[in-house]
Amino acid sequence: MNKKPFMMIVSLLLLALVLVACGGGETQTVEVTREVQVEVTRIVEVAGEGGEAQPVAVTFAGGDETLGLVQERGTLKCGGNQNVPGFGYLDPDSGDFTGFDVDFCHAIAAAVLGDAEAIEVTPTTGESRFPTLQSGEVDVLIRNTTWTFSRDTALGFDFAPTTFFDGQGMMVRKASAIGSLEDLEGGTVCVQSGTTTEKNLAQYFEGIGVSIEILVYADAVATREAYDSGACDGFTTDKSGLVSQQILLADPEAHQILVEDMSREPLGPLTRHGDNNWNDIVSWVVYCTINAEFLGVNQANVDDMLGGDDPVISDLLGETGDLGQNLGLSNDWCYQVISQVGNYGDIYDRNLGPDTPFNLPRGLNALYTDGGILYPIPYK
Ligand SMILES: N[C@@H](CCC(=O)N[C@@H](CS)C(=O)NCC(=O)O)C(=O)O
Repeated sequence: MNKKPFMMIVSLLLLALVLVACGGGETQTVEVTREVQVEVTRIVEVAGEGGEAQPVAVTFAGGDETLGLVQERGTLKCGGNQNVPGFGYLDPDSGDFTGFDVDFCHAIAAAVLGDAEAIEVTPTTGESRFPTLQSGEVDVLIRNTTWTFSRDTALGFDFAPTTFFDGQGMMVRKASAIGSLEDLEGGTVCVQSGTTTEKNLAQYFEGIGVSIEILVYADAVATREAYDSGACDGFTTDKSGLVSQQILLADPEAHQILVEDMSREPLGPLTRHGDNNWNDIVSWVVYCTINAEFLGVNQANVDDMLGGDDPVISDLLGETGDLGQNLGLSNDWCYQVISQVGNYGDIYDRNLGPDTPFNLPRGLNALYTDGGILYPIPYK
């Protein structure tokens, strides 16, 4: 066989890799239709195109591989966030991680280990989160991660139910003349690498025929600081992320989030593909919190609910039936979740509700009976 063509292909591949990897600060121009041009300046070196982790083959032999590892270790390892107050935040004073996503990590630990405090959180960026889960460094990733087709398939993950239905938004200065996305014509937008929001941005503005310059940063801090220092007219990420980052700006009141949604961002936990039982556990922890809210069982009243007449609640709390064994857990696993961490509404209110700096309306994240789209899958 003539080896020359093969050698040529290898050289071309190497060249392509070098071009992608040497992203430090140069400007790539992306040609788009209707004579709109979107300039993308990569401020930092990123792992690959769009910052996504590369597809890997993940092979786990046993269906209960992760559950066994977690139980043996006695600690649940969650990939998380440290820079997103309300969702995943490392408190510099206490050294504790807090937030909506962190509470779901506590909830899984309560279900699996009977101890909500038995967690270890590894903070990740948009780019590091997928390799961190792929490599087995963490058992589950719970960090405002959007459920997408390619993450579910090519990257080798399985998503659990969405815990927060969101959309991509745009923050701008109130003092600017920008009142809608179209007003950004000729302006500059800051975005974080390795995110859906980075990918959506050029596509969205191409779609509406508006020219913008995009500045890409490695993490939430760098993106926020760039916007705050005036490097960009707009700052884009999930609306939940914008609400969170707004309180960290020098003058939060000087900024507003435009009403338009640029995308759908269903955020939730994910596990490695191939460990079905582990994904079932993570999924049913989420459903446990939604079922509990639907049935009126919360952290404050769960002990009073024990010994009650409602057979559905008795099953949920593990007083009757033997459903827990189907997950390889104790029968009262959902009781542990509710009593130690709370139902969905408890978790939402504690981190994002009226008594927090965010006061985020439930919106889509209300129960379907309250106008949202949270639906309690039957625990039967
Ligand atoms: N939901 C989007 C965006 C998630 C994301 O990474 N958001 C940023 C901006 S709020 C973040 O969490 N950054 C935290 C960090 O870099 O420390 C995705 O899954 O790609």
